[in-house]
Amino acid sequence: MLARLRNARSVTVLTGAGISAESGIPTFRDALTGLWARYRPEELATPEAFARDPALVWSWYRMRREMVARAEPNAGHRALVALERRVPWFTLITQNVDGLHRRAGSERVIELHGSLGRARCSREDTRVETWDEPEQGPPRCRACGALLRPDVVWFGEVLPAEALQAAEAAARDCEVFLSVGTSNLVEPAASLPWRAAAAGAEVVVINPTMDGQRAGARIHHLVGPAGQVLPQLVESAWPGP
Ligand code: BJW
Repeated sequence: MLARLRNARSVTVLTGAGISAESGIPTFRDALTGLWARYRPEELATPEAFARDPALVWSWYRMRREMVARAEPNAGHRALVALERRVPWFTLITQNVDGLHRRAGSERVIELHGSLGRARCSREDTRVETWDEPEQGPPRCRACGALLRPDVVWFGEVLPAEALQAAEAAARDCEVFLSVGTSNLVEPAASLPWRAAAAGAEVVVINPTMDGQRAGARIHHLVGPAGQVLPQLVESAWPGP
């Protein structure tokens, strides 16, 4: 598998919340703590939740935005920057909305579920990069006065078509596919590794626990935290300075 990675002309990586765990950002399905302990993330990341209580949902995202602003990319993010420099055709698909891959220096990044750093008008869908934060509730669109919402993909919403098509093509066309730090519960991202395997790629699953992860021919498991496993993998495939 190391030789296959070293000689690969195309590598695709899918990351989930686990890669940012070592930056101090709780994974999506980690229990929420403190003021948020009585909510489940699955109940806050929906259009219905925003319609019911926009101030509650906005304040959850505001708390997460502030947490991400204080966080730094970790060794796992940096190992993927190193990998991108070594592979001729490299695509990084992330389900994360924290922006840490780009902050680490990754260039070819597909953000499947949007970004915490942007908002969009809940009426007209226009993207907004900056806004003034009101004391209570979401800010309003400067053009039409409707509420702004986070520019992320909630349950039941369709993913950005261009990003999804690019991700599916990168899964289909790669020689090696790394699936890092994801529970593989949420579609359509969860199917990408198995599409890659079906198309002939070697799939490497990196996670401290293999609970719920698939097994099969061409599927390899590296059990451990991404911040340790990824640097070791890159170092083993390309030893030396
Ligand atoms: C470490 C680690 C360390 C810890 N190192 N690892 C087909 C079948 C059934 C249902 C559906 C289907 N197709 C679509 C659906 C419905 C739904 C869905 O998938 N539901 C499932 C729950 C069953 N999908 C959708 O609604 C999607 N839309 C869609 O498909 O539209 C068309 C359609 C709609 C309805 C029906 C049919 C078709 C949209 C999905 C949007 C997901 N959005 C969220 C929120 C984003 C904004 C936000 O962050 O607030 O995205 S949900 C949440 O889950 C978030 C994440 O990106 C995503 C994935 O989670 P992830 O990253 O895997 O995190 P965790 O916490 O689950 O796992 C962390 C992992 O890290 C664990 O494995 C740990 O072990 C590991 N870990 N430390 C490495 N140090």
